[in-house]
Amino acid sequence: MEFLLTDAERAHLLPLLQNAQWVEVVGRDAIYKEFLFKDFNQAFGFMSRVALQAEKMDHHPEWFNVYNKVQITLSTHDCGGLSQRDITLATFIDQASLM
Ligand code: HBI
Repeated sequence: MEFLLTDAERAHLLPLLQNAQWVEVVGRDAIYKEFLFKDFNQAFGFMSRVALQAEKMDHHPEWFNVYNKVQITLSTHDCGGLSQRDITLATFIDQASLM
């Protein structure tokens, strides 16, 4: 069972993600980021890397892709908000977007 991030964890972790252009979703305990790639091929390669990691973590993004744009929202369904898994996946996603 994943636990919601505590206020203390959020105070420490969310600014780090905000520095990486993640934003808090209004009205929902979730974070959002938009990625732009050279073309669809690059975007889909990114999505493939994230998909494999999501399976490995058993933690999946909510995402939308059109051509070279990928919009990602992270939240943990099991606890109805942000958990450490979202932080871990966001960190991986940022690294995967640089490859
Ligand atoms: N992905 N984002 C997210 N949140 C979850 O709670 C979640 C998931 N992927 C798989 C998963 N939970 C399973 O562990 C449960 O649905 C059984």
